[in-house]
Amino acid sequence: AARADRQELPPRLLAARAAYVLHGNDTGSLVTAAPRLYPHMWSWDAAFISVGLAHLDIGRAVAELDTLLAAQWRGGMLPHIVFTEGGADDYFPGPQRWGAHELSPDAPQGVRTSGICQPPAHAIAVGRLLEIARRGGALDRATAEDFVRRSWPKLHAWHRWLAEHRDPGGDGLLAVVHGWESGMDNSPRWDSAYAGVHPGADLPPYVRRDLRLVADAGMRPSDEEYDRYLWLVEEMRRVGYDPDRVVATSSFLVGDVFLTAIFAMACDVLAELGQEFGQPAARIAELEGWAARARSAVAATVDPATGLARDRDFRAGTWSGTRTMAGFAPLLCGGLDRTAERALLSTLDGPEWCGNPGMAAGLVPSTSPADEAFRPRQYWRGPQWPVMGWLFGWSFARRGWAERAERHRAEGLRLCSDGAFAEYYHPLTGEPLGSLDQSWTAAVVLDWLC
Ligand code: 9WN
Repeated sequence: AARADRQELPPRLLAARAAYVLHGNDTGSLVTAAPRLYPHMWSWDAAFISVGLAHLDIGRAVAELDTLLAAQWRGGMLPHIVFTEGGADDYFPGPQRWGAHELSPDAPQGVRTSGICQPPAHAIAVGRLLEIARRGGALDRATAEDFVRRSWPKLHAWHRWLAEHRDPGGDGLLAVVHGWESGMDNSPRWDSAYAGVHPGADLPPYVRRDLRLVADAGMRPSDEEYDRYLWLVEEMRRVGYDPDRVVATSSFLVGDVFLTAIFAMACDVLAELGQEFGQPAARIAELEGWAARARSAVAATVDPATGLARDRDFRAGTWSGTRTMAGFAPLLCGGLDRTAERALLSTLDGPEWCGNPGMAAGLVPSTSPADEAFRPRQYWRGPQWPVMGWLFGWSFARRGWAERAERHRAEGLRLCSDGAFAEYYHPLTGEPLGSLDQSWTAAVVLDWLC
């Protein structure tokens, strides 16, 4: 049960607060991921944020994704950060440290970005945005439908970039070259791969900004982790962010099972939108092919001993063994046989996960409380992330599991009913952690409530 000293806002007030947070973080052309810790646009945040914005103003939701798409790289990559004008020094690493525009001919003109990507949740957001718009008036519908037509080729190019440049094993398991690309930066999923990253003595010095902006530095990754994060950036700079040279040279190359599951679902949604909006049959067929490959690649990672999906360290040739939420990737995109799927669902409901009797809300924690890597206050090492609860619920609804989807919504709202819109929550006490007024948390709460 939730802690007795937590305040619980009634739904209407909670929705009003969520709208206020999105409005407060809006610079006009983009909603920053969070007010102080993340004063720029993040790629997958923008996807979830646009779903929240769609409940307030379809035009504004579309503008959010247009801002991101305007920063698309020449080859199709959507960059993980789009920097706000002038805000060069308020986040580290900022545009100078990335040097993407100085070093790569593929970087977009007129806007500064990082040089890596994040999970492709965008088509999922576009599909949801269209659904929401269709509940509204003719103008909302027309705005959303026009956007689907305009954005479809760009999203297709983004998916093609992933399929062409990030499938080093050739079997559909998409790889990340940095933990930041997974969006789950310091998850224990990456610990063994990061152990193989050795920062050179020539790593240029730097000063972190994040530690000053959270109540407790222990909620954030360690300095040793940051050295490795920055070393990988250094490696990419040295090959000018050329996508294939990055994959060939990065000392971190891991098949990310969760990102691959998101890709499979996003390809499905984009293919369906393509059918409806008369896009070229050959391109739709490509998307269907990528979805099928990704789905079977996800299923093929399953550990026979635990039933959980695993990441693949391409450099070391090993599987990751920790119990993180990524283990449930096959439940999101499908692909398992019935027996394996049933078993994985009961693991999800069991005491090591959502059914843990000590948890304040039954949302999937980032790391299992039963795993030795579990740290309940530290970022992706234990806390519950409301936005991930939304993604699980959305996927479950799509798979036809309405009751499970509804349970995720109810538990997500329970966690977020304090109105803090925290980046993540302590799974055992429900304490808000990380940044407060985090945009994607506000966005998913709005979608849950409206
Ligand atoms: C690095 C913005 C982003 C999220 C990620 C989350 C965190 C950045 C950071 O914040 O990452 O990209 O500085 O820690 O891990 O998922 O997109 O909210």
